[in-house]
Amino acid sequence: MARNKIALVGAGMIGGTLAHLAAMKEMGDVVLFDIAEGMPAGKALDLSQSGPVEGFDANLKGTTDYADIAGADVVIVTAGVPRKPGMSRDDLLGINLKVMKAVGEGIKANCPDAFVICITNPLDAMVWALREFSGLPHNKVVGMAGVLDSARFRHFLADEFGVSMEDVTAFVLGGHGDTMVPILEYSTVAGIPVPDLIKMGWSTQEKMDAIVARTRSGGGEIVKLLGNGSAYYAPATSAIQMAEAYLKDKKRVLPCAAYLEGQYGVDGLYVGVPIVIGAGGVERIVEIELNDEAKKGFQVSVDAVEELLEACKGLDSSL
Ligand code: TXD
Repeated sequence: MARNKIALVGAGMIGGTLAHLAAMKEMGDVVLFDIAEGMPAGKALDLSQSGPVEGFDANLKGTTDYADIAGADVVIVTAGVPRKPGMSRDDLLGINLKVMKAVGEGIKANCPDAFVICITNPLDAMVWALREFSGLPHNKVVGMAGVLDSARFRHFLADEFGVSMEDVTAFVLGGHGDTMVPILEYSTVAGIPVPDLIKMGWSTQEKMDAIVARTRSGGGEIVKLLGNGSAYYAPATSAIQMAEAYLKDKKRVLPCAAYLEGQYGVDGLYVGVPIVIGAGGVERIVEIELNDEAKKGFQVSVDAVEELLEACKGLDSSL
């Protein structure tokens, strides 16, 4: 059986890390596409030369030609401009919308059967635009944000509780970052919900509130520390988890930006919700009953996404 093919559109910090992880995990052959001449080929060559040491078999190729992504099973899109200190995600809108147009057309022409994961910010708007420009079915185009946001949340919770990160699950809904809606009732340590852990004296509501606030601004905290660019290790690993769920038909339940058609009372938008990812792409949207507070938070996310889409439509008349 031929190897899977994974195309990475954008070979920057996240793209390079994605290539490294995909090769190390032997997920398939990897194509790194970028508009920057030489750079993707250089990264592909460097990564290939780590193969004999690591013992992986994967062909890695760098390219500036969309024809090379032909037949890809998975496409992960990071193309665009990352956030700089002081720049909001929404400032990126105009620049990255144009990038999504080029990438969407490249995917449409070369690998219309792929499962596409968008990472480019502002995420919830860019995944919608990429779907529009590519014309792929909605169940084959998703956005990565929730896995990262919940990983950040899980890391902070594990630290607070002094337990393994493996035993902490977190449940987040809504948009990426600032408008994410963590649901503490469904966030657990080995199945014990966080509110019960508070009752058991493991922590306090105040500490949980502080962790939620830190998670919301988790991306910004890293942008400030790095001074140049944004997070890339955890974002890459999060997207790889989604790609593996598709390629291995794992039916993982993961929070992702998915296209809603009536679920959660939302129609025609990409918003972060738990979904089942398997060989069929988005196989199911998990719709849970929300309490009033979560409903309110979720609505703030939905409003923010709607506002961004309106701005996108104003910038590109084909949308
Ligand atoms: O949770 C999330 N979704 C995110 C999103 C978490 C962290 C970062 N997030 C966003 O991912 C970030 O705001 C950016 O929009 C993307 C990619 O971040 P990365 O750190 O990898 O950015 P880089 O290193 O600048 O890489 C972007 C590459 C760069 O090499 C450009 O030359 C290339 O994109 N680029 C393009 N490639 C192909 N086609 C076009 N048109 C293009 N324009 C730029």
